[in-house]
Amino acid sequence: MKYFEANFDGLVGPTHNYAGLSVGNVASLSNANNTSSPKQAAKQGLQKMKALHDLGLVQGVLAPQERPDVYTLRRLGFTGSDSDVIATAAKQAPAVFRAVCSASSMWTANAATISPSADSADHKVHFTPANLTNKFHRSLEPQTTGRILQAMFSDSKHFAHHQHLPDNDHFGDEGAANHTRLCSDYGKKGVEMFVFGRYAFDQSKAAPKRFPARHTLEACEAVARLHGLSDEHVVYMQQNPEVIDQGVFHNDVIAVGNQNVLFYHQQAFVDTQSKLDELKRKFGNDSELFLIEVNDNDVSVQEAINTYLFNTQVVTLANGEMAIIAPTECQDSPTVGRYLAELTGRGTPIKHVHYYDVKQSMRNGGGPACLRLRVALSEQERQAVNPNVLMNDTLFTTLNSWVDKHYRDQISEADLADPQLLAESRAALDELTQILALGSVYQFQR
Ligand code: SUG
Repeated sequence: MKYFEANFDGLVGPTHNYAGLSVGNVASLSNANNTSSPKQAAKQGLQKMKALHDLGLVQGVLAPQERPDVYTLRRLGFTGSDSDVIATAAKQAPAVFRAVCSASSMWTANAATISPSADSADHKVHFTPANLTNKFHRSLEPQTTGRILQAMFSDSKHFAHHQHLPDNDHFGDEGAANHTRLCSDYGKKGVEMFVFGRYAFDQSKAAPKRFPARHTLEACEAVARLHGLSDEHVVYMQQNPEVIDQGVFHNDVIAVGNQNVLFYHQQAFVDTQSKLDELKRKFGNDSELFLIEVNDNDVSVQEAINTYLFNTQVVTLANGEMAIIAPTECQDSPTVGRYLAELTGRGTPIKHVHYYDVKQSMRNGGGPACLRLRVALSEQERQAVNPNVLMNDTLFTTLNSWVDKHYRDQISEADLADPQLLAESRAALDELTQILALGSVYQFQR
């Protein structure tokens, strides 16, 4: 049976804006209040999806969420018509209002953690939406994410869906951004590497001092249990608190893996050597494991954060060679551009680099890898996926026209309070659920 990895990218939502909501995410704070372009953002994302499809990969689309989230504003005591709720909240609680307008569900690496059927005890593909408790604007995502994932992967013969973990910082879960699966082949049992920022129930352990550690060990352990993973195929690694304090708010800002390759910065983890030894032992001898460590002399942590060198996608092409999908910021940096060019000639499986412009997302701290959720599937499982969410030439054209029809060219902070923006977003999402055949996944449709 043929197995492969599919990428499901977040379609950028109609309210994409820069609100400076993510403390610890340097780009989000430094671009606060800049004018955004939802139309350009959505098109940059679609372009990357189409490019990966054209490279021969299976590429899917994950729908955005309804914003402003007036249901949350109502829970917070704002009343009247939807327009009243928006107007009053924007005036009386502008910071809360900005948070409920965020299009942050576009970063689908944070949508959920997925374990493929080769790893789980019941041989199903398991999905657990991330609770994203650490940031208020992101904590509004998991319920709708769960509904969208169920509408895409609905066949219970192949797919098992779990509720997101309890909404509390002790179980802070940021999903696949802190999860990497290494394997000799997508269909073989792999090692699932769960990366956490802190121990929730043991305050004596090291933790960052300046910026929050969003993800806990206890959340990782819960997801591994829910997915029926065996201890012999799981490794828990702690992120180096010092790099979190420099702005590495998710592990995918400092490490990325694919099949038998782990590409990471020397400062990424705590206890690096013993953890990598555990990883090697659990990975086994089926194929060579390539541990590509980037040291400070080659690329500093700061340069990695500025360029998103590790927020790249390492993908396996049809001929078995791997390619790195990188943001143009990497190409623009002489150090990182040179590093990547050299990497392709070093005898590792990585042979190609492709650059894409995802600047609208980068300005909020989201690179190519943040925009995608990986799901390793067998051919049989792929056939059970809702076919309308899979990218092809027709869907690419349809979604570009849909963006042209519904999205604004620009959004500034003041535009968020325009009640018309909610009406436009609902009209867009209503049409999208038909294009993607998702059913009534949004609250306004229920
Ligand atoms: O959670 N930014 C997102 C970026 C997520 C990137 N994802 C991964 N690394 N996988 C976040 O910090 C900023 C929104 C704003 O400031 O308007 C934001 O939510």
